[in-house]
Amino acid sequence: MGRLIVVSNRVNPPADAGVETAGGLAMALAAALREYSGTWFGWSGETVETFTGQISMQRIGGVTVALMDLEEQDREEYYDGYANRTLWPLFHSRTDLAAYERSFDAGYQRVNRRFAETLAPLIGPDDLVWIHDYYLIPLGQELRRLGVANRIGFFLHIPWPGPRTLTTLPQHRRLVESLLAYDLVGFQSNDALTAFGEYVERELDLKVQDGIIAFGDRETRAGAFPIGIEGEAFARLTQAPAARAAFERMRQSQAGRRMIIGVDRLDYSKGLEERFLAYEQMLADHQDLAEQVFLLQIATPSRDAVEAYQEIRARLDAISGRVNGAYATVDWVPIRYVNRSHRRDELAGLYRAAHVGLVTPLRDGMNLVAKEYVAAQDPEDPGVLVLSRYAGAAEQMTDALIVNPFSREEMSEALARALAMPREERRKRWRRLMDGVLRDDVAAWRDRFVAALAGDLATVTNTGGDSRKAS
Ligand code: GDG
Repeated sequence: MGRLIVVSNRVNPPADAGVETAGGLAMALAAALREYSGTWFGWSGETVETFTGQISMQRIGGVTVALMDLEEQDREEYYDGYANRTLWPLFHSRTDLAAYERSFDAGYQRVNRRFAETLAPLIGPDDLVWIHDYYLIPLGQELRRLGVANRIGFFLHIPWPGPRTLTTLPQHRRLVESLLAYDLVGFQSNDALTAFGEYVERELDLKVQDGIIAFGDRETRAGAFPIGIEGEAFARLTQAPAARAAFERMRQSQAGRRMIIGVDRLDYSKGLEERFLAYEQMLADHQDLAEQVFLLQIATPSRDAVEAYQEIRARLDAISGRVNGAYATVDWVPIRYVNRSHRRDELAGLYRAAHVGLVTPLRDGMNLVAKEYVAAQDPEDPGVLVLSRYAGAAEQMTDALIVNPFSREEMSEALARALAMPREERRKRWRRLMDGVLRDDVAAWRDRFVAALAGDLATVTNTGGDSRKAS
């Protein structure tokens, strides 16, 4: 096998000393690239007056990184536009927020062509090419147009919407057909895989047989490859000095109260508004819990340029202010709402200090926070995970308290149940969750995908989203 070439919109390999800040995905892809001596290609995040297609090569943390700049118009139409204002809301079933503008579509096609033209000369005859996420769906097809005959795989990190939702996109057919230029298309969950199959059969009138779709002179395999975290390393991180300090500081400020934690990018898909309202409901339903609990919600701002994000921010400010105004006492604030980002090791300590991990997205490809929360727990006295049924993680993490994030009552009940759960039951549930997190970790995900892309058929047919069947 040749090298592995990973392509994503942004490229962020951890620097050697950056263990505590880099995300699990970046670490895993960087590790994969070191193993296969490959290259990670993407946008630098910078814009220039006129696109040149020049590549700047660097070595960061043992990984070869190839970056290109885009134009300001590319950023507006491709990144802020089609990716984040069209595909992100649409794939999270928010057609009410999706903007369908031809200029966005044209920008998306143009930038994918730019990616292809810049990348193609870097690809050697035996290299495997692994393309990531909704920014780059047509890239495989663009590479084929330039004569690239290598094995090319695509992995979608976000959900795949139902066929009726997807057909609201004016260019839906072209978008899905472009996926059939890949040798392998991977999804996070069986739910996403099934929805993709439904579209292909219903709208393209093609058959999906044993995960294989024949289209023109090509065959594309589709499978579920649920992503994981570095479970062991994350558990170890809770013992790092900054993690211990965060844990101690939190325990002291808790004053014996139990803590519910939420950690999310500030995004309307994460169900933050519904979460705050469910917590408010719980305070109303369980007056005995007043002053006994608090919710720490860390919501890291992202994509501030997009209007929908400013709106959600304003609504969350309003709800948290109202709940705190109604319930707070001189020494108790029911919602601690923090818009600042934290170091990864600090996060590990905060997860460990929390009695409940509240992960309730309305739609989520996987959700790594659920797995990080589990990995950070004290085995002797673990907290309880409350998890939305609409997170991809719910297919694997069946020992969590699974909730419907659209139902305030159901979430309020689950919270009360989690807070009252006896230690014995908490330990049993946690053990099974942790076994899954350790077994189906990010290295297992990477190896399964790369093996399948390289043509190892056994790993493709075994698509189990239910990790216990997949091992
Ligand atoms: C997409 C898909 C899929 C958050 N705040 C801070 C911080 N984080 C880290 C978390 C976690 C990551 O960000 C968030 O990952 P999620 O999986 O929860 O969500 P998305 O960002 O939407 O990711 C998702 C994922 O891709 C991978 O395929 O699971 O479904 O939407 O790791 O810990 N990290 C630090 N400081 C923060 O303040 N250091």
